[in-house]
Amino acid sequence: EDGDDTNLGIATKTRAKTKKPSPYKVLILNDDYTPMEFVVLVLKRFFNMDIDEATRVMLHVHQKGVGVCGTFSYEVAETKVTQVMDFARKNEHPLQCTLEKA
Ligand code: NFA
Repeated sequence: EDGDDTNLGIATKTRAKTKKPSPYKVLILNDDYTPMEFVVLVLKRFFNMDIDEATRVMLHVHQKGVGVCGTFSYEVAETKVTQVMDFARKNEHPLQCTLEKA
C-alpha cells in the first residue's frame, strides 16, 4: 500500500523503478588449433576460474563445440569478449568468443 487511503487495498509500488540490466552469456567456441592450455589460461585470467573449473569448461567446449564462461551485464560481457579476442589474436590462436542474450 502506498500510505494514502485513496487506494482501497490495491498494493502499489512507491519506489521509482530501477532498471536491472538484462544478462548476457559469454560463450567460447571450439576450434581445432587453439591449445587446450591456452583456453584454460583464458578462463583463469578473464573469468577468474580456478584450474579445476577452467579445465572442466575447456573440456566441455572441446567436446560439445560451445560453452558458457559466465553471465554478465551487456557492458561487462562485451568487454570480456574484446579482452579474450585481443589476447587470442596477440598469441596467434583462432579462438572465438562471443556473447548472447541470456
Ligand atoms: N579443440 C582444441 C584442441 O584440441 C582445444 C579447444 C578447446 C579449443 C576449447 C577451443 C576451445 N587443441
